[in-house]
Amino acid sequence: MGDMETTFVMIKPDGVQRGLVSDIIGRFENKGLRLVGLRQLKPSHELAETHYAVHSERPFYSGLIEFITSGPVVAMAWTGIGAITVARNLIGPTDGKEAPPGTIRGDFSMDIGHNVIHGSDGPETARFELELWFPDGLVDWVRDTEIHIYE
Ligand code: D4T
Repeated sequence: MGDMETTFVMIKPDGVQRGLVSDIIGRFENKGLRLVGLRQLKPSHELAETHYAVHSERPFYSGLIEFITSGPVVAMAWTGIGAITVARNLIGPTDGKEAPPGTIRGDFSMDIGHNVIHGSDGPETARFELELWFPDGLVDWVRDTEIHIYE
């Protein structure tokens, strides 16, 4: 069995505008992950720029900041064994055109820029992003069903 992890996941403005919030949350819940943080907000430029600081030199950066601040996003924290990889696998590859059916991007996205959802790509990033988006901390609880989800 792997380690219990918590990852940061965000439904981007296109996913919220397109009414995909309930479907996306349902996929994470059905998989067996535990929701430990949930916020809807319209990100400030400062928040978006800090979140995507790693891309600040990339040509798509300013468009990315404009897009992510264009409307509300849904920020989430999900816990489970291997949650970071589990979430990345549910989300699928960056470019929706290439993402396999069954993944969120494979089912809902046709594009790199408008790709519906973000998930942390590793433990360091997850820690950084969770602190950034959930400065007041997360909810400490255990799903009763976890005795049926894990061996
Ligand atoms: P995120 O970080 O949103 O989960 O996406 P990925 O982890 O799958 O992809 P990424 O870090 O390479 O890109 C971050 C973010 O930038 C947008 N993007 C990316 C873009 O608009 N144009 C591009 O050419 C690339 C590579 C999409 C996701």
